[in-house]
Amino acid sequence: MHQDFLPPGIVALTGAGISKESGIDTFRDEGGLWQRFDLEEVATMEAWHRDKKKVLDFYNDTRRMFRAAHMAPNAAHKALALLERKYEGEVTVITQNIDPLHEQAGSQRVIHMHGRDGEIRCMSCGTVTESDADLSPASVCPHCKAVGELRPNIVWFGEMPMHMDEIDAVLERCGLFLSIGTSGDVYPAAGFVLQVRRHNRRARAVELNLEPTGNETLFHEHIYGPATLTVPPYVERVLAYGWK
Ligand code: BV8
Repeated sequence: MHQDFLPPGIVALTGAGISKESGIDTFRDEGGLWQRFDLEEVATMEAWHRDKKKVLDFYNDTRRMFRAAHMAPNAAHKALALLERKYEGEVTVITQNIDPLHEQAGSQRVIHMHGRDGEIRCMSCGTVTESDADLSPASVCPHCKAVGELRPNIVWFGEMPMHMDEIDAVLERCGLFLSIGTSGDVYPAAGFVLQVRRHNRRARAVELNLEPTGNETLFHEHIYGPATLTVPPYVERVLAYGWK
């Protein structure tokens, strides 16, 4: 089918706020992770080279927080999975989160641009493996046997986000851009809304967040409140009436 006849794509960019009601900490809210830890000390390549144990202990602990939260997808995750099932065109979730809640809610097209919890990567051979085990400077790569080269398979500050080519292609086909539960502080994710609007002047951009993020002028519509109360009715509205 020629591109012009395909219905416009829908993209949902999600951040830590969509998982907050599933019991997972955000980063920049009161009590959030970056309020309690200095990201320069635990989420950069320099930190890794400076003190591997400190970085690995931080991620061992945050992973335990995920599991302790008995996390389960909430109504917002489930609404996006419903949108993907019911909308006639393409629906893609681009998430900055490393948790698996979108997949557990039933979303099929999910791009983890900052990596995923439960995956580790060897800095020596590059192999990515599934693993929930704690990492330490003594950990041995199951593939090349290098010692102390295993890290979480996530994107630190200063590193290239993952799947950027696929993201660029998805943004080009986007007619409705939803920004859900993200402060819009972190780039390049925070710039995607502009990328969509530059490519498609008729694209609509909607921000669904607990509170204003300071990026209001980039969006046509703003829906404030907890994601479990805002996302399901918005999805129902789009499925019933579209979004023009
Ligand atoms: C890059 C790791 C180049 C995984 C994360 C110097 C050198 C190099 C780069 C830079 C530099 N200076 C600045 C940069 C760019 C930098 C950046 O943006 N820094 C910021 C701090 C200024 N970006 C990078 O370094 C990125 N790489 O630029 O490489 C490049 C660029 C383009 C192309 C090629 C190469 C890499 C960024 C990734 C860093 N890794 N995480 C992990 O530990 O989880 S980022 C981290 O922040 C998480 O991934 C998180 O998802 C992300 C964004 O945060 P949010 O998800 O938005 O969470 P936050 O707490 O901030 O906000 C939550 C929101 O939810 C709030 O607004 C709140 O109101 C709302 N909320 C709360 N409760 C609810 C709710 N909403 C709805 N319902 C609720 N119930």
